[in-house]
Amino acid sequence: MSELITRRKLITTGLATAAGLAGVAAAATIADRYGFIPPDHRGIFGAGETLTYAAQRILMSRHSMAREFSRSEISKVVPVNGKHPQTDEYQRLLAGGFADWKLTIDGLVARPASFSLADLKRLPAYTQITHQACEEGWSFIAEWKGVRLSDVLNAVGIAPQAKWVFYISIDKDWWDSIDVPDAMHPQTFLAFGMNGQEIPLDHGAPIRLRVPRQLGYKSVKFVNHITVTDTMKGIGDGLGSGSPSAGYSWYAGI
Ligand SMILES: Nc1nc2c(c(=O)[nH]1)N[C@H]1C(S)=C(S)[C@@H](COP(=O)(O)O)O[C@H]1N2
Ligand SMILES: [Mo]
Repeated sequence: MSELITRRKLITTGLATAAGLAGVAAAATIADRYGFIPPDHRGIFGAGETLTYAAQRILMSRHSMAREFSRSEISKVVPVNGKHPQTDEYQRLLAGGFADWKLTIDGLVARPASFSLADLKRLPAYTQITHQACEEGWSFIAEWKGVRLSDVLNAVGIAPQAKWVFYISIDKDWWDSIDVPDAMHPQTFLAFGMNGQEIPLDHGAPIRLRVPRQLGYKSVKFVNHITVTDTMKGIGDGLGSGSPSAGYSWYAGI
């Protein structure tokens, strides 16, 4: 992993150097004016993060789509990252077929709510065949079935001042956030199906978030809590995700 961080640092530092100091200053001014500063920007490494996030937000339409693939391109081998939750609560829900499982949505919403799996499955379901890339260098293509995060957020009514959507795994081991435009993007999914089956245990049963326009670590598995905020302060170390402290940027757009 340290090799990877070094490489990432080299790339971002190189980007900042290539843009020239004037370029970085200009990007920072534009980013600041339009509020495109990612939460984990700091120092020269931060200049690269700001450039990436701001450039994506300025150059790409907010609704640019991740590529979708055909069924014949679905990967035969699908790696797994991490373990499924080991908590008693999760084991109990799993044993009960997730009948008692709930997804809680709170924070800056008009109607905080808890959705059972059955509630979620009553919303319009979509499928997408998309690529998921891990920052460690492996990737796969799978068909995901689920509901759009935007449909769920519209059901609870997000407040006008909302900026960030946090999502947290049931054992609180993995958590992350995206901005409201990414949360409302039509390909941002709460997935309950994978390759024609219920989502397998290792891939995030019963619900995982899928953000196909960002690297795999943003697609948190076993999500049971979503909270909408206008700040990142007071959540973990305030950087929007557990990833920045491990050397991975909050914004992982691809
Ligand atoms: N809860 C949880 N979500 C997680 C992880 C994890 O360990 N726990 N790993 C992340 C990483 S680094 C990647 S690349 C993808 C891997 O997804 P997969 O295990 O379905 O292949 O899940 C992400 N979401
Ligand atoms: Mo990953």
